[in-house]
Amino acid sequence: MSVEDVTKQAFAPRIQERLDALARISAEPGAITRLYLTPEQARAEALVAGWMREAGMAVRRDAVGNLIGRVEGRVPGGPALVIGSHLDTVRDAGRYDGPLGVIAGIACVAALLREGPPPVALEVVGFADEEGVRFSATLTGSRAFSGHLDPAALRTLDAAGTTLAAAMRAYGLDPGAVRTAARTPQTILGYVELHIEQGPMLERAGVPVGLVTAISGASRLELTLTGEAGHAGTVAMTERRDALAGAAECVLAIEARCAGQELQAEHLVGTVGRIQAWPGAVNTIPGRARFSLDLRAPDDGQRRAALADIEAACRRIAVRRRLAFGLALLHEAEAVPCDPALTALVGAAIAAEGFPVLALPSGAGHDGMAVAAIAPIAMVFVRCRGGISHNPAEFASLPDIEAGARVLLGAVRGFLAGRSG
Ligand code: HGY
Ligand code: MN
Ligand code: MN
Repeated sequence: MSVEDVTKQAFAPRIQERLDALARISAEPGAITRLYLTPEQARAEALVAGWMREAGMAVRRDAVGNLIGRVEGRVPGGPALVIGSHLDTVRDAGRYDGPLGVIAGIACVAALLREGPPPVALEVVGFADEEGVRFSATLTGSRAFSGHLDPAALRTLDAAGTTLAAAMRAYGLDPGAVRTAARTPQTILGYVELHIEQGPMLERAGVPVGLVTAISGASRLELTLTGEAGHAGTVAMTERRDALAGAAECVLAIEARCAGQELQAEHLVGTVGRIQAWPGAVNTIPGRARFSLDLRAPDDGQRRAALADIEAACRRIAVRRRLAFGLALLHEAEAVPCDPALTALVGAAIAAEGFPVLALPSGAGHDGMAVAAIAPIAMVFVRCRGGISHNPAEFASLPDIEAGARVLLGAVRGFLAGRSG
């Protein structure tokens, strides 16, 4: 049955309506910004919790702020199949990245409950802080959920100098109780996440949905260059120790290392998303500069080799410019393969909807990377226009949302069919 026909869209209109409602919860008027442990997270939690209850789930918030809806299976308290994604956003975000997977998961559970009680427990999880925008740690919620949140993350600072632990306390959470959020392989049967692709492959192939084979590994770092502040009008160009000029040369060296054509086939990508210079006066030579590095590849060896080359190149630039160089690793996540059996259910569900099965890796990180530590994972991708994401122009059409929701439901049904004996 074609999902182009609006009258046959069982899920998409309601999902879009809820995406729009959630998008209106933001720290910035006219933009979508919902960061970890902010009043916006609390308002989003309350709205989504209401939808989870309406679908027939019991709702709780865990020790790090993940929102968890649950319906029991035949064995009360038994292990659950988890459907999830995240409710936090980047700054000035699109409305689909994260919330689409949570809202579609709620629609999927509601549809299943209309058919009767599931053989095993089902959970929908709205993870907190997948993006890691406010604090340099990322996947905070899903790492705590899988029992792998590094306690050092509690000491990371936001731009105002507030530690993650202090922000948790201010939000009503106890940082000392983080370990109570941890689940075990005995409590989770599997994890499925629906997410927009955030890349152009599905659109180029002309298909609305895709099957994810693996999630790229990622390194997040902070690099610092220290020279000497000076008078913009009196220090000769040859005598400067200009930290910002040095940082700029490093940024171009990073781009050159990652942009080699032969590497594109390896999906190696390097991004400097934030750069700061001090003292920041127009008429002062910057004495200090700091910038971020986000480095990714489906192959961990590729990523590590690129990181070593980038560090060596930046050190050479610093020596030549008589600058001190510092590098801090803030986050590292290994590449994660999706589980073949669970992924086969996604493939069968795509085929059952009459679509070609396109398998592709994810360059973007997802909560599934953390959950994979304790459970088999699978992901369903939904086409997004131009592959645009982390941008208010992010868009997925109603027919594609419908296709994604049906594939998610089909995959979950396939999983439950194997458990109904
Ligand atoms: O950065 C990422 O890949 C994800 O959107 N957090
Ligand atoms: Mn994102
Ligand atoms: Mn996301």
